[in-house]
Amino acid sequence: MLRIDDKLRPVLDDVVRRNAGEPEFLQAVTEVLESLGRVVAKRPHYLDNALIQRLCEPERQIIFRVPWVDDEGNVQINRGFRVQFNSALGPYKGGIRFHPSVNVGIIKFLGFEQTFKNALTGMPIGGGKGGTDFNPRGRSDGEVMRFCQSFMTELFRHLGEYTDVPAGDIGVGGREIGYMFGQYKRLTNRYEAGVLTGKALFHGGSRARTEATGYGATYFVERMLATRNASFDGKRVSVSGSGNVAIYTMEKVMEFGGIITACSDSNGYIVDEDGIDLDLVKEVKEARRERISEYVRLKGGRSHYVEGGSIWNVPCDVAMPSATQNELTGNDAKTLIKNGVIAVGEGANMPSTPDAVRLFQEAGILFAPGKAANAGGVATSALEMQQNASRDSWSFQQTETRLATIMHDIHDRCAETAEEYGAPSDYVLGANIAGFVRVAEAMDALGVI
Ligand code: NDP
Ligand code: 2IT
Repeated sequence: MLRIDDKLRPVLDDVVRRNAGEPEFLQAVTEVLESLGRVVAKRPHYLDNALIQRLCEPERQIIFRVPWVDDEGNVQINRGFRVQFNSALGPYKGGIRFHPSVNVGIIKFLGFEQTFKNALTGMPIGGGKGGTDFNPRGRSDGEVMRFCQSFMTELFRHLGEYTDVPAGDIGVGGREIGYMFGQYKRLTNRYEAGVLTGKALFHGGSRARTEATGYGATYFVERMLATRNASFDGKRVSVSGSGNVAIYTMEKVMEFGGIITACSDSNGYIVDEDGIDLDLVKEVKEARRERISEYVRLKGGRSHYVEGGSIWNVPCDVAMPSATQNELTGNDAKTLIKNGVIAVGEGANMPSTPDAVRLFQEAGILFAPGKAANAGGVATSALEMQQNASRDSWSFQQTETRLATIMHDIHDRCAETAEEYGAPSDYVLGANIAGFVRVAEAMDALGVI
């Protein structure tokens, strides 16, 4: 792990002072600023005009009340957030998270990461993120719909295909995007398909968007493995979570010949010595919206469920953390290393703690940070925006081919940047610097705004 450069220390101190009580945001900013020492040494003009300070301050933060009526007729109140972080490269772009843990610091960390991730894709999208502390778990379809409608009743005035384009994240998938798009359309009287991505095909959604994040992460890791003449073929792979990113990571890993031995949800993890049956996972999680433990009840055989505990105790060759931030700790990293892991690919946003990242890198394990490895989701969202702008609809094959090319390009850009800055195979440094340089150049050319 790098230490912070003396010239950047005051910037970080200022961010720490002004964002107290937001540990995830400070964690994300610290990691990026640690990477930037080598950039400002080479190109000191990035220190001018408080450019880095501006990059650490969201352009706009919106916090709003979301009242709605539950099935019993009680009025419920939640809090909604949209952090419009940076629009130097295009309209704000990033998902919306529904989870009880959501607060402004978490949305700021996600918006900050998104800004660099979106820059890495090479596409014309700025960075933003939104969310709410609404907990969809156990809520009826009608409750979720009324919540989404109330959420959009405030948020719509801040959105637009040229302004801010949300998508899904934890707790938000096709169903929620449909309800939000419906309410946006009703409030504005405009069929503005490009205002949200992750839509159903008949509303202008893109083929392969559902699969994109997981497929993209797998393409990235496959290319990273190839730098050491390895591949997924025959490898044991653990994927944490069992939501959108996890499911389509498992699907593509299996296509590449990997064997998925374990996946999880927030209650526990399952192990199947015969390899996870993905159709059954989809049935349990996507169709029935049940807990992952149901898998073992239905499957039996050589599968078992472990309540609580860490999925990273299961020996694997490749680990793909795809649930949430800070889910893989230093202790988990030690266990994985002891058990012979060769690569880690982050499907989630910042799932490894700084300790864990340091241990992986010191052990020489290939490590793909989320802002590079999971960029396939937002990249395909940008492809959805392209299709909406041209009122076109591409085939699955065409879209997936574009996705694969984008992921290979992101991989290569990170690897080449790491090499250029004297840290070969350091994908954290490569991603942070490559993302930063693109945003910084775009900001610089706009003047001090
Ligand atoms: P989903 O809601 O579809 O799935 C989330 C999964 O992670 C569930 O299995 C959930 O378990 C588990 N999980 C969520 N929160 C926690 C927690 N606090 N502790 C343990 N497990 C948890 O979300 P996605 O798959 O869309 O998102 C997963 C990660 O990927 C997030 O970090 C997200 O920001 C990131 N991401 C998503 C993209 C997308 O396109 N959807 C794009 C890029 C990154 P349970 O059901 O028990 O809550
Ligand atoms: O974290 C992410 O990149 C996402 N949740 C997807 C964002 C998007 O706009 O598709």
